[in-house]
Amino acid sequence: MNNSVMIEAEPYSFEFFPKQCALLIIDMQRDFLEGGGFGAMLGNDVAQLRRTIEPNRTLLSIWRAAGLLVIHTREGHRSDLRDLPLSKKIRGQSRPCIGDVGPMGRILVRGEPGHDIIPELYPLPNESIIDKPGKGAFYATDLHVILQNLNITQLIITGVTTEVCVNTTVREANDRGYDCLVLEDCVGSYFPEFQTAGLNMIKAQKGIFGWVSRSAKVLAILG
Ligand code: C5J
Repeated sequence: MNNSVMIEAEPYSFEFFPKQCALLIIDMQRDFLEGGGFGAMLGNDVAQLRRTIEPNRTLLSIWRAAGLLVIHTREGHRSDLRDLPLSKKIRGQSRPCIGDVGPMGRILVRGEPGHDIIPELYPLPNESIIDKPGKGAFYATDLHVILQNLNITQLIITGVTTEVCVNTTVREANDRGYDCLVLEDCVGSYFPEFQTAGLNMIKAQKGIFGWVSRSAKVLAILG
């Protein structure tokens, strides 16, 4: 599939070049999505995020079957926490906080069970995982270099949370020249109003940061 195909999207159709496009799955980690993880400990309703698992799972299997590029990200920190700004550690005023021991190991620390990707979407050995200390997937990572080396110019972005790590990554990607399509059924927020606002911000002003569509529109082309 070297030619482009139009995907129905807002604010207008997205010209999809499959060989130049990566599926970027943001932070589908146990600490955010599972009961007993960091997100749940902060009082959030993980069901708001878990509704994205099935659409992501279907999309991922079709994407893999089409032989296209998949990249996963995880938010987290070194075990010595030297990449964790004090401001980030204390701002949430949570007890326990990032780096402390929680029900799934040390919270958002690399190598701990809670930091890992949920089993439903677990990366295959040939799929890159970007470990990122920030909200954006480009900050302090080699994502841009990897995408450039693979001649990727477009990203289909899914994952959590819509208004935080998804939105930050879309903005970073936009500034680096990537076209981004965000799939609304495959991204989630703990807060329904932020889900709506986060998606509106991307597609406003004739797509100031990118496009928004649904996984069914991509599956209709690949499936
Ligand atoms: C947050 C994320 N919300 N992956 N992380 O802290 O969106």
